[in-house]
Amino acid sequence: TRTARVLAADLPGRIGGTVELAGWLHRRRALKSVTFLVLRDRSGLAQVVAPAGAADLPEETVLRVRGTVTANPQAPNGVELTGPAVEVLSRPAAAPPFDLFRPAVPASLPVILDGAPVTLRHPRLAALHRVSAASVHGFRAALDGLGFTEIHTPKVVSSATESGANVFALDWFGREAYLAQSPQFFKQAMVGVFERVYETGPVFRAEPHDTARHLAQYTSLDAELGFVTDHRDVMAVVRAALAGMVAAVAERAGDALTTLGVEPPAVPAEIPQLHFAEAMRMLGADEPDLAPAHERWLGEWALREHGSPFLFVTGYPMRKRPFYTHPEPGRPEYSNSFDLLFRGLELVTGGQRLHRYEDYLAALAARGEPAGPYEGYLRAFAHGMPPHGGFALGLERWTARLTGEDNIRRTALFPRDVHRLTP
Ligand code: AMO
Repeated sequence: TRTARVLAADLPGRIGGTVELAGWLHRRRALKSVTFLVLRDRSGLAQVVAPAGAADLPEETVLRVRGTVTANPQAPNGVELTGPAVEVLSRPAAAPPFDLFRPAVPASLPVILDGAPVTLRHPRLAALHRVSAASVHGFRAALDGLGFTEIHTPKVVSSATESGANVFALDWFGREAYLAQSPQFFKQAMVGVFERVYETGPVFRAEPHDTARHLAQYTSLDAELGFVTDHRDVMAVVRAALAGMVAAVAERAGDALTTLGVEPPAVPAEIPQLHFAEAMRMLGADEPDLAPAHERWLGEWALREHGSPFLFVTGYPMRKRPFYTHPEPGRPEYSNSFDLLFRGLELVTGGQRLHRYEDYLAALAARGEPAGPYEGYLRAFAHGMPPHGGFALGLERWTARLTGEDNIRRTALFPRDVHRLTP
């Protein structure tokens, strides 16, 4: 008779029972009189007393094991499987590039990334991606709770949205097309249909810079909402999204946090805010944008002065923001836009948008850009759009900042950058 498979984490509740486990041989522990097989499945690890003949299977062998759940205070979780029958489902043809069972990852980033199909099995590396997955769940849950509709928009587009410089061009049935740099146009247009929308998906930036915080493909968590007064209504949604993400990480990825040895941050009820002009004054600088060193300094300032790992910088100069940005009333050289810094790194960009058709035509003309390529985009505005705004959050940066990883390549499963197109 077939026994239903149980998970390693379920064993403590099944002492005395006969169960079937399945997973990978994480490690072999040979003691003087007995060898243990430590089996790894999606829930964690389980210790199995190795029967004769199974004691020299190589790590990463895929096994099905049937045995009796027996209390043993020395075993992980206080239980082990005894008297097991072991069935080999798949025997590895090669060994991993490093031992997956040692708690620390003893390899350099290129070794980890080159071997991603197997190295990501390391519990510590897998934990990073469990945190990502829980975060996306939390983002969705928070926005669903606020009446947003999830959308999926094209990733191949006919015009650039976030300035033309870093866009990938490709041949689309003989026409020039681009990989979407963001769902910007589509999410704005969908405000006209749903009022509130969000999307989680890949976006592409032809980033020539080989930095620890830039990828050529990353996962963007986007939202857009109508009937806002100004960018501050958008910032309130950012705060709610962050709170949802932190809550979901704590609830759904608690084990991963333990593996990584990190605590999720507290999201303050009021995230501190600083106007761009004030930030520049404090920095003693006069630039149109924040440099990474400025962001780090401001991150330390927010932590010191407000006890907050998060800081909104508002009012970025219009000339550094895309053409769809809404100016600040009374100070039109500044904008109703913001960045959110998380531990001194830009995590979110957002703001209020132009919403009147004629304002778009004027904004494009002022930038010396023809309206033609944006015809499809502008159509939504020609038919009546409410004041609206939105934001985008970089998932890899979020996970990296949350877990203390300094290179976002570790928080992308298969990162894509100037040098890396495989695996
Ligand atoms: P922006 O271009 O600032 O804004 O991007 C938003 C957020 O995406 C992340 N990010 C990146 N992450 C990894 N690699 C990259 N190359 C990269 N570039 C950006 C950052 C950044 O804060 N349409 C606007 C958003 C909006 O206004 O709604 C946009 O895309 O975390």
